[in-house]
Amino acid sequence: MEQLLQQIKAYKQEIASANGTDAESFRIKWLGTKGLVKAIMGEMKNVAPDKKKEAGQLLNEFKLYVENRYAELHAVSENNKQQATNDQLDLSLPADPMSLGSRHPISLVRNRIISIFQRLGFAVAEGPEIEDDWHNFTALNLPENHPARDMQDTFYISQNPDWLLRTHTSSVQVREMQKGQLPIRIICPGRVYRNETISARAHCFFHQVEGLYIAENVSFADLKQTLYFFVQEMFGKDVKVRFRPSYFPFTEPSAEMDISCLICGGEGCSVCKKTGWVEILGCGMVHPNVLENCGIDPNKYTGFAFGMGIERITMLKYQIRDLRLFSENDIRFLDQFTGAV
Ligand code: 2NM
Repeated sequence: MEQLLQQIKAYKQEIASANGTDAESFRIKWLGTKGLVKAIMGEMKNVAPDKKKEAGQLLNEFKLYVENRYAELHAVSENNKQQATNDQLDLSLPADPMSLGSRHPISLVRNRIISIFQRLGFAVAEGPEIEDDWHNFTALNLPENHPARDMQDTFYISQNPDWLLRTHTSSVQVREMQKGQLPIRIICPGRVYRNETISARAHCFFHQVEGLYIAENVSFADLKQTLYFFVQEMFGKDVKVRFRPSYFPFTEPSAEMDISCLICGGEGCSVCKKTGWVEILGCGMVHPNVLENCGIDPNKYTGFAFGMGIERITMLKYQIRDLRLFSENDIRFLDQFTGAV
């Protein structure tokens, strides 16, 4: 027992002064299968029976001491390893460059159209993309058997034959007219859906801006001047416009507006199909039936409306030849609009 006490005391001294020892060699020397802790534990057999309990406690306490010391050395050595890795990092290296995103060209052009009309006092109105038949067709003077209602053009919601994806943003204007707060001077930008085969010229969804102005004594002259101002702000002072008579169920009279071709300046090219003119929008005086359907007295109020496709305006402005580029999210295409306005 006396010898055991002496030995443990000597070991503890040795261990206490073992600073800087490699943790693994410490473990092998003291705690390994042929280590000193195991060896001294073996001395139990030489202890007198009445001292065995005391010796056992002593040895267990010693083993715990060695284990704690090992944990300490291990922690120090792990910390040193981490420090060595950190020393290899060059914190003065420049970071990877972070590229700036850009607005989508459709958003750029939509924002421009909005800001031009806002300067003329038009407010922005928005509405649901899932519409009912009445707001999308009936209110707009489209008779029950009009071809535009055909399954081939319109996406219907399978759960309810009365629901569909709006085919134009006129349905938003119907909702505004129903509110009955006159005069109305709004533009409605938004996504619309038509069941078309996808090609360079057609897609199953695209974007529109429609405009509506209803007050007393609104005339076709007001419509022409408003659109003329828009075109000059959008495409520049040199662009020429012309109106051609047309037909829409929701306007009477109706017209389509062309601008002189921006690509060839009117000489004739593939974009204007050698005519020198390109169509950019449809317009007209709101049909009295539409006003009446929406609760507005057509004897007191008149109004004009127009609608244009944002894709078409964007293609002309940036000379883009394939509509599909707008929805493919190809970074090589989108990157070209960084910093554009
Ligand atoms: C167009 C062309 C002509 C139009 C009509 C209306 C409404 F709601 F007032 F009846 N909104 N938009 C309209 C008129 C749209 O797009 C080519």
